[in-house]
Amino acid sequence: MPIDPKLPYDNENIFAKILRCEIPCNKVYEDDYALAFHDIRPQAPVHVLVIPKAPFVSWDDFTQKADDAQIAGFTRAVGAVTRQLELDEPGYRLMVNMGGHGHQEVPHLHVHIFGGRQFYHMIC
Ligand code: IU
Repeated sequence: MPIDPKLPYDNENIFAKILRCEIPCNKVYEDDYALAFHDIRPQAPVHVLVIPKAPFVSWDDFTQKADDAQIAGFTRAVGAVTRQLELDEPGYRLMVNMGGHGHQEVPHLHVHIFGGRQFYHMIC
C-alpha cells in the first residue's frame, strides 16, 4: 500500500531500522549522508536503494526540509554509488516514488538505481 507522505516521520519504518542496524541489509555504499543497499525484490539485474541518513519521509519532505549540505551530500552519494557499481557506461535509471500516485511504500526517502540492462519507456 502506498504511504501518506504527509504523515510525520515514523521512526519504526523499515529503513529507519536498517539505518540503526536493527535489521541487516546488503550494503553497497555508506558515507556521512547516505546508505545504499540492494533492494530485496530487485526489478533489474542491478537494483539498489540509496537513502539519506536523516528522517525524511519523501522527496517532497526532503526538498523542503533538508539543508544544502544534506541535499549536496545525498545527491553526490547517489553519483558515488552509480560510479562504484560502474553503471555510468552504458548507463542507468534513477527513480523516486512520491505519494499515492507515485506508489511510495516505505516512508523514508529512497532513490532507486536500476542498471544492468536496457530500459525503454516508463516502468509500470
Ligand atoms: P517504493 O518506492 O516505496 O515503492 O519502493 C520500496 C522498495 O523497497 C521496494 O522496491 C522494495 O522491494 C524495497 N524494500 C527493501 O528493499 N527492503 C525491505 O525490507 C522492504 C522493501 I519492506
